[in-house]
Amino acid sequence: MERAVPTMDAELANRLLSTMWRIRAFEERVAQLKRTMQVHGLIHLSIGGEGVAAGVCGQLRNDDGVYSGHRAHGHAIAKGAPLTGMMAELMGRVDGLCHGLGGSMHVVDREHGMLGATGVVGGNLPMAAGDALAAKLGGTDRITVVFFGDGAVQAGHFHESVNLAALWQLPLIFVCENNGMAEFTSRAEHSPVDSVSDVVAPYGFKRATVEGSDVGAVWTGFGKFLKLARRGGGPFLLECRTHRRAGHYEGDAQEYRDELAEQEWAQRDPLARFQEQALADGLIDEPTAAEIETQARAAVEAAVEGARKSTFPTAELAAELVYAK
Ligand SMILES: Cc1ncc(C[n+]2csc(CCOP(=O)(O)OP(=O)(O)O)c2C)c(N)n1
Repeated sequence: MERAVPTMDAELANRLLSTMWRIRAFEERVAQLKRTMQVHGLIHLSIGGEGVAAGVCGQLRNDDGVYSGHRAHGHAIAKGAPLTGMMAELMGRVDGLCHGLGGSMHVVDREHGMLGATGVVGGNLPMAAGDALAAKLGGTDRITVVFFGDGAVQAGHFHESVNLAALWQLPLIFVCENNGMAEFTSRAEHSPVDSVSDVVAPYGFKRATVEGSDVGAVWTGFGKFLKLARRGGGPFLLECRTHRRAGHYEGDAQEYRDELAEQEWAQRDPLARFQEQALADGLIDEPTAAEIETQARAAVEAAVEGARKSTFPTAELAAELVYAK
């Protein structure tokens, strides 16, 4: 596992902490709203994985493309998607980012380069390869990032996408959030290869494994690949070892949990870990840290209020937007 020494300063620490708090506050509120049936559809939270979203998306430009999967909230928020548009989308309102017709697993925000999310595990991989091919053929220096879990690696389209990306040297960074679980099945039960970065070894491109609950390690590991990708390199694969602290979906009884492992992971929570480190390093002080959390929760509350003011989409709008003319 690569040990990273991030070049962290007060401004960056503040920014990363703010992003992680926005994601955490958003998802905790979504969980509450789901319990009272105010958000609709299946909800997959990324609590415990915020370090990956913040460390990766915080370095991207608006014109860089991000593709996500079923656990997409953090990636969208870190890429700049507005909280009210996100919340309205999950609440099924017409002012949502996709007019309330997509929901949690299909958030798109083209303005900020959040180009797609999908409930089809691994279905984002060929789309991301296509986007990277378009960037390359267009002669631009924009790059594409695709987030996926370790479960997606067993899908055929993962291998097809990796193969073409390597063959055509696409400006594509594969970011695997390896939380060791695919739904309720541990990685050891569905693959003989522990590390996802080893799966792509035969293709010969650069790959690395970092501690995903250490936002600094993610920042540094991803930053190295991003620099090379901007200069025309690629593809790359960054495996982030992480943990989902919530159930697979909201409502999951989580009977597969190991209490001791949970306690260990609680201590490695990316937000608490980074906040404590930033305080210890003097990059941030207690009142600032508290203010960052307060502001994030207030922004989420404003998003809920904003979403509530919006109406539900009409059947006519759904028909108009679903069918191509
Ligand atoms: C093509 C396809 N097969 C199966 C499923 C059912 N399914 C939903 S999530 C999931 C596990 C995904 O695991 P992973 O990719 O590791 O992501 P994580 O949930 O751990 O974030 C499965 C099998 C699906 N949505 N799509």
